[in-house]
Amino acid sequence: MKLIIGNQRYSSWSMRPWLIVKHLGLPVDIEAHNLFDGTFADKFSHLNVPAKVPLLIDGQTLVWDSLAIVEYLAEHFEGVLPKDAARRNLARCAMAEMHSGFAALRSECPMDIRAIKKIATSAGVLADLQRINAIWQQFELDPFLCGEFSAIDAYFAPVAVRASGFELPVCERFATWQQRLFGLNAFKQWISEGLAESYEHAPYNVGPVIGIQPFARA
Ligand SMILES: N[C@@H](CCC(=O)N[C@@H](CS)C(=O)NCC(=O)O)C(=O)O
Repeated sequence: MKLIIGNQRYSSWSMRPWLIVKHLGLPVDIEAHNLFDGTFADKFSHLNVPAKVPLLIDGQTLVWDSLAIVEYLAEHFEGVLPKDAARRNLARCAMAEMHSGFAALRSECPMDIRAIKKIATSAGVLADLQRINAIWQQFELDPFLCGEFSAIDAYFAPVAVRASGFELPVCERFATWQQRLFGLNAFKQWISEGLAESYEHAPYNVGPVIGIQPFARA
């Protein structure tokens, strides 16, 4: 299997399946592309898939879209989704909600693993955070959302990066989970690989930089 991803500094949708693959040590090769150099769309146009990452290729099987990739990996490998049915349901619901919602948070607070930026948080972003804080009350945090680190944690990892990158108001449970995530080897690997990228994407540089992300400090 091969997982196609984008720039690790910015690509939040790529980060999700990548973290699962790396944390579980799955036999999946990674192929990274710069999404913003003008050549990306052409590279995959012959495959009849959206010109977006992540994309999983397993022989003749193409799996586009991060949520479909999670389900595909879960069909092939243990540990991707929680074993317990109730927890699995909760994980699936929250992932689906993330996938189709939180538009204000996703568009107004682009993920950047390097910088902390100052923006005026809109009512939409605050409403999204309120909902995330409410979701967090449903999980047990033992130590991750559904026990061991699984797809649900990976799915919200970019929110953890955004929350620290824009100093957003999060509840104590979210902050506890966030610190555990920041200590995970797979997370640290994503960050160090992303920090090694030199490409700057100006449209994502919203707000003045007021600091360095805690996990990006030397
Ligand atoms: N719903 C898709 C979203 C994928 C997506 O928007 N990926 C972004 C990168 S984070 C992308 O490929 N952008 C390139 C483009 O839109 O040209 C998923 O869950 O995989």
